[in-house]
Amino acid sequence: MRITLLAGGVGGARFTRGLRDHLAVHGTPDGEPAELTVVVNTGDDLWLDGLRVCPDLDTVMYTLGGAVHEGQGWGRADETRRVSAELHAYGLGWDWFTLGDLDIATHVARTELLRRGIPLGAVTERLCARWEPGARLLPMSDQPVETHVELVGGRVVHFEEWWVRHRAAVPARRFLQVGVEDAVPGPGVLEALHDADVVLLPPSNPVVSIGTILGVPGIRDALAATAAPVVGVSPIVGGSPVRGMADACLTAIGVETSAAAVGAHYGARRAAEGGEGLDVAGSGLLDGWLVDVADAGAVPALERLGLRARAVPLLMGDDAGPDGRTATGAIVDAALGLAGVPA
Ligand code: FO1
Repeated sequence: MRITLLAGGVGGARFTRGLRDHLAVHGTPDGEPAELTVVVNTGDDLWLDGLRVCPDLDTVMYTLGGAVHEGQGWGRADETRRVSAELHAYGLGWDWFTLGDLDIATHVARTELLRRGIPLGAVTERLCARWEPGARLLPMSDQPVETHVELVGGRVVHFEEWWVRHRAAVPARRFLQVGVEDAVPGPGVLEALHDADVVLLPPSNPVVSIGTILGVPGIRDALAATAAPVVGVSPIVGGSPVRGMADACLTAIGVETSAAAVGAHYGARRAAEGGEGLDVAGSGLLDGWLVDVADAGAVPALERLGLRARAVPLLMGDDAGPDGRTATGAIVDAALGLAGVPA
């Protein structure tokens, strides 16, 4: 059973890990091993101290590979920062964005392989071979597409500066995808969307993670065209982001921070019953939208939009639920259920 996900950093990585582990234990509905493919956002990527840093690719790789710093959700466990301190002593690096020593080895390896002319997708495959993530990681594009943020007042900064240095507290006027006009979907990306049995949008940031992926020419159309059901999981619970600062991003693009508004923002692939009972085609991307029980009141409105909507506990606690499965297992079953795949 082929499942393709579009993911950014921590939320997408954790959801994918939960999906992988749940299917490994409970099997897939068709009894075949699950083949997971994660199309990962590269808009957060940056050059720092001569190294190419890919925060979301690394977060997914470390999380699925069992090496992530669980408390942070990014970076390596048992990390030290001796090299960064030395770089700062030379006046290099950013004091608000620290590269750990173990993490630096990943960036050195990636930068060396890129310098040899190996495209990012093949470099990612090479790095993942060591971590055995149990999923295929595909950069959204092999060409650089950096998210820059135009702040109110006109200054433009790299996304990571806005996100980490300013904690997204400085209002953003808009997001720029620098290089997107020269970018094409990474190798395997369009096929992963076309050939999927199910496509899932995990609770990643709908603007700067999933939105950035959708901004790569060809990807949005491939998602709209796939025969696979497309089901999303709301990153907003009870009016707040589960983690991170997606609210600041949604506000910047004029979308209300609510599960219903984000579902409507992605839109329904098929509009609800048209005038004479006709199913007029929607202009959106989703067949199904999973919201938290706190937002169960939004389900009827989402259904009227043409979405199959359900409310389940979305906070992915690690404690096993009443039937011995973690909340993630229930989320996965609900998402596959909305996709029309019997659990
Ligand atoms: N986030 C921080 O809040 N502070 C940091 O110093 C920091 C360093 C860092 C280094 C490598 C990396 O891959 C990620 C890092 N992050 C840091 C997290 C990063 O901002 C987020 O993972 C994504 O950009 C958002 O999903």
